[in-house]
Amino acid sequence: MACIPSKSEAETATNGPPPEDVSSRNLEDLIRTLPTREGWSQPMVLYKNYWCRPHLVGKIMLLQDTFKPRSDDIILATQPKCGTTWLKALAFTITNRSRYSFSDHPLLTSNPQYLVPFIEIPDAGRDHTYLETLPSPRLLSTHLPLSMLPSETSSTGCRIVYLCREPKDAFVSRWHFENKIVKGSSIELEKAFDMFCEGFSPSGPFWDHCLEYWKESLARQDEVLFLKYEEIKSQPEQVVRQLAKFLGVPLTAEEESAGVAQEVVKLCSFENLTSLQVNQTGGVDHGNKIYVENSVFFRKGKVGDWANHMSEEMAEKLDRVIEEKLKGSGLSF
Ligand code: PAP
Repeated sequence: MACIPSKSEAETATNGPPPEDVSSRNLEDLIRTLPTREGWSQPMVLYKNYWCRPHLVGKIMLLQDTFKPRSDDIILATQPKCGTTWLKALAFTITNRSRYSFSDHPLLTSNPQYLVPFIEIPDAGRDHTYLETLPSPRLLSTHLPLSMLPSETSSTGCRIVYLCREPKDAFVSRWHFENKIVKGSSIELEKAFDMFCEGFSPSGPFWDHCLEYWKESLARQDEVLFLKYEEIKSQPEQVVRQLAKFLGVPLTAEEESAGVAQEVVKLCSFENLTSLQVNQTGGVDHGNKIYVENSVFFRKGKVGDWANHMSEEMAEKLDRVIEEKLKGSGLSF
């Protein structure tokens, strides 16, 4: 733990500077005023009430200034480790199914993560202007909470698909990922668990992130679809149909009889994607000691793996925290 600023500094910092200050203010100075905490593989800062790695702050601010949502944009929103890779594969396949055949498909040669760019980190080496060069309709993704998306995202009516995951599984996946991608990182499970329960995790607090999108999905049902990883696991074909309909490209009767929903599920399955060479080799250097291998997005792909890592007491504790935080929202896991 380090660098706790004075109350007024912290208030300005956690809410971010007013927009007019963004270009004039030195980013490094701003980051120095943010509450900072150590414990994960790298120190994190509290920016607009969410924890993130410091280098992301500038990218988020840039996004506010440069990202121009379009009414036909589709944004796939997730917290890390909640099934982003899977959702990207599914949404990409569904929305591009008239362009690509299943036997000669981009997913056979590209990691799903790189077929759908993150708006806050478009791709290693690319900057935000790249997003403006993409033709409509754009398929985009983000790990940002709803409150950090540019406000026009709501007013333009672009569609958002939010995918969340049972928190114990999301935590275990995060812990494995963290120790894998950052060189030299070896965080004890118990320590990571305590931090997660306190709301201190990358993109956390976990529950606030879910709740923001949950509430928006209730208020704007035609524009925000809220999904759970576990429901894709249990009824993948149903979710494919639901997604296709929500994204404005429902499956036709001919596609139903040709088994398109089943083909999409098979192409995007954990088993198929992990069998492909592109997802077994290579990776991207993100700097800051972070090297992301293509294979790191695939570990077990199971529901309930938390039981192989967490004690009953830990599980009960996190269940209690989540229940308390989600109380009255109608959202549960
Ligand atoms: P990100 O946060 O870095 O974007 P994300 O895809 O959200 O990664 O999370 C990875 C998790 O999704 C892994 O879960 P696990 O650690 O519990 O195994 C990964 O295995 C799982 N995953 C990736 N692709 C699939 C898939 N096609 N089907 C099911 N689960 C998948």
